[in-house]
Amino acid sequence: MKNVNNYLKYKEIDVKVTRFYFIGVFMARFYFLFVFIFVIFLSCSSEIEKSRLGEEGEECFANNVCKHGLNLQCIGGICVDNCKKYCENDGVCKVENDSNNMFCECREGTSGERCEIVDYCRENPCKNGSCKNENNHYVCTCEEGYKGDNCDIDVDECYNDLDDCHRYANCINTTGSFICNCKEGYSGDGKNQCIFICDSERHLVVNEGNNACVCVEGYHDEDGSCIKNTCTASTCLNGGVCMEEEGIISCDCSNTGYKGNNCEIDINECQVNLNLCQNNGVCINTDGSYTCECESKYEGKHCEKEKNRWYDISTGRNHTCGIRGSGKLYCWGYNNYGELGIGNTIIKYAPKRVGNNDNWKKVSIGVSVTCAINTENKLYCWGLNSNGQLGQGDNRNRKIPFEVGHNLKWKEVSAGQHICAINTDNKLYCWGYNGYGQLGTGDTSNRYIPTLVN
Ligand SMILES: [Ca+2]
Ligand SMILES: [Ca+2]
Repeated sequence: MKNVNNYLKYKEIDVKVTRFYFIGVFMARFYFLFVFIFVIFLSCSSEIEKSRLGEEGEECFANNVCKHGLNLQCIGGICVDNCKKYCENDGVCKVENDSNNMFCECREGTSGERCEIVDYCRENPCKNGSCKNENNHYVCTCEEGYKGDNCDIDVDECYNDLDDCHRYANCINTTGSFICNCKEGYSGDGKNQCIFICDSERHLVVNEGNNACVCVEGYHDEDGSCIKNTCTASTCLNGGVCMEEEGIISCDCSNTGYKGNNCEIDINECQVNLNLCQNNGVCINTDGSYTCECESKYEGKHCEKEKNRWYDISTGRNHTCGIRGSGKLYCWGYNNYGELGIGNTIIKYAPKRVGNNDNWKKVSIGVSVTCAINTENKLYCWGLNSNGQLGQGDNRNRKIPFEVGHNLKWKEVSAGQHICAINTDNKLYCWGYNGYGQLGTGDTSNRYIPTLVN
């Protein structure tokens, strides 16, 4: 039994071995088939790959095997998207359907075929100026009053002495500019003009850019106050007459021989009037006057009178007086009361000179009385004075000329038993005998001094 069992055991083992054998033979027999089928499979699958267009990033084996041709290019065995690198500055690359050409859709602020042009000025980086694009950046040109790369910094014109404010103005800086304000006490636009503000008593004087307030016309400054001008003794020189009107002072220099605001300039009469001296007299200017040097035959201020010729004459009852030459007075005839004026009572049968003066210009004979006016318009009388006709305030006779009415100036005189004369203001005076009212005073009382006749 034991053998049978063994036999069966061996038999069973044998079957198992046989079974593996056949499997092994089968496997060996078809091994090459499997390898062959696998190779064919691999071969077929490669052919499939080669026939498909590559997507971006996929392998490729030759040109033109990537998708979409132009924008996908096979570079180093990989399909690369040319479009991605075609546009600059984040431009979006597109491909035209028909031609497969690439084009760029540029984002705002860029332009050009490949969006390569950037407008750096697009967002107005220059705050106060104009912007200009240059290579890869922008340049600002600033408006006046600003500086900095972006023209955003104010120029302090005052601090940097760039202002054109007037010298009497204060500069105040402002954003983008500056202001000029005239200083206190000045008025104006601050640039061209800042002038003193004067009070009502004063007005402005502008002198070489230096402004000052001075008193208005007719007034002068006295310790800071404006005082009305008045005439003083020294205002008009050389006898000029001072006149004042509303504080405006002027000098009347008439008959002084001087001119100028204060009569301070001598007039050269010889130049003013070339024919001043007559009869070949030579004119010589003097300070305040002039003289004429006359030829021997002539005399008088202007050599106008020939010596020994007569220029005035008057007769009374018993005596005669006349003026000859330039102004010499001569009398002759009866002389009982001193009416010839020669200091005695001796009768003269020929002309006798009265005193040494040669400035007589008019003579008038009355009853034993003589009166004459000289070139200074002074009146003199002499001779009988019984009724006050000499105008001296008494009735004492005089044998030489005595001045009448010292404070008056005279232009005409007429002598009788009484005397009447007209002064340079054309007022009439009379004095002496008045028994018939001949003095015109409305009564018959004698007068011993010149009496105004209305
Ligand atoms: Ca400024
Ligand atoms: Ca003169």
